[in-house]
Amino acid sequence: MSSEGTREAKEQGRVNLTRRRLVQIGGAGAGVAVSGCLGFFEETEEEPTPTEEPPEEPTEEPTEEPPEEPTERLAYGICEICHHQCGQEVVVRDDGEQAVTYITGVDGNPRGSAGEGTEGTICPKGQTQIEKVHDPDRIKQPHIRENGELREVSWEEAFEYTAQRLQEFDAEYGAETFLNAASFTTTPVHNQFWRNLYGTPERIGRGIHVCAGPTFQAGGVMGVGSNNRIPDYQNSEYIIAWGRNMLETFAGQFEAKGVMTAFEENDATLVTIDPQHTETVQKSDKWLQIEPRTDGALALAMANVIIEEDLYDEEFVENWTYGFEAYREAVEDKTPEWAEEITGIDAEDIREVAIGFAEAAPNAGISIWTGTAQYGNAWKGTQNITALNGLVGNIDRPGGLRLWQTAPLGNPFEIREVGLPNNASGKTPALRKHEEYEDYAVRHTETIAHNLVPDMVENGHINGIYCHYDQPLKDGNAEAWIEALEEMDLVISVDAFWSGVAKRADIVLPEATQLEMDTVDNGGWSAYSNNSWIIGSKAAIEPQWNTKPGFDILAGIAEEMGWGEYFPWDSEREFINDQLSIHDLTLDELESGGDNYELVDEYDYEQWRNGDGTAFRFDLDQIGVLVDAFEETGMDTAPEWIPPGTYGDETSDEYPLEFFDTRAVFFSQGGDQHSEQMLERYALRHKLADEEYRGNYLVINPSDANERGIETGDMVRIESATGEGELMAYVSERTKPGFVTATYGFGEGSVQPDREGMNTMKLHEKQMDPISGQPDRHIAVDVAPGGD
Ligand SMILES: Nc1nc2c(c(=O)[nH]1)N[C@H]1C(S)=C(S)[C@@H](COP(=O)(O)OP(=O)(O)OC[C@H]3O[C@@H](n4cnc5c(=O)[nH]c(N)nc54)[C@H](O)[C@@H]3O)O[C@H]1N2
Ligand SMILES: Nc1nc2c(c(=O)[nH]1)N[C@H]1C(S)=C(S)[C@@H](COP(=O)(O)OP(=O)(O)OC[C@H]3O[C@@H](n4cnc5c(=O)[nH]c(N)nc54)[C@H](O)[C@@H]3O)O[C@H]1N2
Ligand code: SF4
Ligand SMILES: [Mo]
Repeated sequence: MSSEGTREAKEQGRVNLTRRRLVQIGGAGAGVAVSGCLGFFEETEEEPTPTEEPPEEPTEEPTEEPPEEPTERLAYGICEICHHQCGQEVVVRDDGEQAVTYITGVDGNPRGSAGEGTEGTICPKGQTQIEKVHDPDRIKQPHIRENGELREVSWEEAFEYTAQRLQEFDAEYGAETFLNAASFTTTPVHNQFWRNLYGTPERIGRGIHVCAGPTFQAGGVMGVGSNNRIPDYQNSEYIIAWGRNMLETFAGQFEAKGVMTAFEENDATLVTIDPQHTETVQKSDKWLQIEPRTDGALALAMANVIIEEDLYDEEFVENWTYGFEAYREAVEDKTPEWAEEITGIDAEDIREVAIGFAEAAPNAGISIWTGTAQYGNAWKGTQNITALNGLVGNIDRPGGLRLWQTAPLGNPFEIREVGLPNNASGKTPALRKHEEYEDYAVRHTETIAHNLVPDMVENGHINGIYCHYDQPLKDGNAEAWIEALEEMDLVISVDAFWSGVAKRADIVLPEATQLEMDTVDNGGWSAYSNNSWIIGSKAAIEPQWNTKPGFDILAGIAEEMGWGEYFPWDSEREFINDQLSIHDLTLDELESGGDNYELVDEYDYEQWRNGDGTAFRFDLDQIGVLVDAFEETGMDTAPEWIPPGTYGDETSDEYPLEFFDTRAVFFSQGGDQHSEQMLERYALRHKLADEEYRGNYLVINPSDANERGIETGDMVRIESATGEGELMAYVSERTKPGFVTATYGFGEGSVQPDREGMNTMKLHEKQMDPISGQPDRHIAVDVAPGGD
């Protein structure tokens, strides 16, 4: 079940990585350049010349009369397409109207380069930032719904109307039944507005709620931090991509570059554990093509080998961990032969990887994120995988996992002595307040669960939503969420595109996009293993059409609500300068000297030495909230094997195939499907560009396809016990027999809700991990020819 011999492809990948390519692909208007930053894709193989070269030197801004000729100037950005803050160098043409004409990376940028002295790039989806700025499909004007129709209004009217509706809502239903939904906040005053001032305790976001609940929760309580998913790549000798595709689905390009650095400098081994063939598999030394949802069994068997062979870090386990005996007992009989039956992976391969990993440790790291988190039995699976790190003692050691630190920013509310109230205090979120949710163990660990929101709306416990840069319709339980939006009394959408939520909203407030506003950010993980860092950018161009930055939107509503005193800043720039003041910096200064980032504090490895002596927990019997949640769901507190189907779907004669969601390098969730360029490249990659269809593809193994008379390019119907949809088939060995996958973020859960492609969560209802409430996106389905 494993495949060797991918090393040659890997060598190829290394060569590709070091070459900067700028590929001009049919730029409309602004001349869109796409840099194939990793060079893994056929379409980027040639070396075309950009038609619009960036200027050698930034041209000075005009000081007096506007010039006859258009001038170009250099500006900076922070890429927020996937929100991972790769630095951007931007060329702006000013000729009466401003246009962003060119975008590239910032050398040495912590997230967009391989570190000091290395080239910064922008990945394919990051390049859509140019298209996004000038995309005529953006929302150009505020709208409010009147007599069922959305009508354009001025900002003044929009602010007044929003404030009036919020006040009426509070009087009628209570602000505690309003849901603040923001997976990504473009404004640092978001929570202050909704929690402190409006007084809603309900906030749903990415992270635990829809991204990888078990990964974050288990990492946090076991001792590797909730950033456990990003190892210290560049110092690593052995990397396991466990249900991860970080060469294509990276959290900042430095992830892929870090793996490449580890290949080049440390001759590192890369092992990928994935049921599906991916770009990361392509570059791996070894691929364990695991049966989905059986990761927990594989991890226990690896621990069994490591303990049997005496390859674990006894000093670390003895002096710095808690609960090892329970772990040892749990893995005692979990031999590789036991796991082979469950995972479909040869026992010998399990031994080889366990030994290779343990021998390379502590310079060995496991990266996990969504692949091992988005299923019903994922919590224990994640705990079992995470336990391997404690066993080999790779925590916060070079090349292992890193306890990444984030640079602090000043709190402008404190700096200006704004006496913010906390109007949410004392209000209990619905999940914990009402008996309707007593059967959901997640209430012990979280205050809301994505899949339960529609029930809460039906029960009258949630009656309105503010949805900011967030697309809940794609995250799970889609049909019920769509109905819930219809049912809510007040839906406010702050979006850049006419998404599925914006189209259904009562109030639509168009936000300016990243290059049109001032921003500051502080990351965690990066290409600098020993430094925290900050990054900033001033608006490269004016807000397009009649859009506004998020800060101005909330400050505008606040003014109308009578909360002006809590917003003493004249502009977001002032607010940001307060944030930066603790570093003796201003936004102007941050954006100078040839880049727009600053390395801040240095920090050491082995930070757990500064703690209370417990660096890591194998057994979680001391974590009260989890003990309660585990008890209700019948789980142990120590690592153990929980089979698939215990909490999620099981395949059956009626629904014999297992579906799961996946990603592509061209799209960030459902956020950049508006980009014709990306849709085209996605189609090209599947060799389906000749078809008119520009939606997502259902990947199905030839054996399953033949049985059903399905060929590549056919439209197919996919059906689960609770929903159905249509999309185009792509028949490929990329997935195992019995499993079908599709890229998510199309259809109603995207920026182009009326175009081709399927919202995969139409197949989904309430399946979730019972502990974190994370939607379980492994669904029993069947597929049949059909559709147009
Ligand atoms: N291009 C791109 N990059 C992104 C994003 C994006 O949308 N697009 N999103 C960003 C965000 S928010 C996140 S959370 C990260 C996610 O980063 P990743 O977790 O690396 O995301 P995926 O590419 O979905 O990779 C998950 C892999 O898990 C596999 N998998 C599915 N089921 C199982 C299973 O049961 N067991 C195992 N072992 N593997 C399984 C899938 O086949 C898939 O290849 O990516 C970030 N980067
Ligand atoms: N089916 C399925 N769903 C998933 C996942 C999965 O694997 N499968 N993965 C989950 C994960 S890992 C994550 S992190 C979440 C992320 O989920 P989200 O952060 O909700 O991601 P997007 O789908 O990109 O939602 C972006 C929304 O913001 C809007 N938008 C785009 N640009 C701008 C802008 O500049 N300003 C404003 N205001 N709005 C903008 C878009 O129109 C869209 O409505 O998704 C989760 N959902
Ligand atoms: S990885 Fe790509 S999309 Fe994400 S922030 Fe970096 S350049 Fe932007
Ligand atoms: Mo995510």
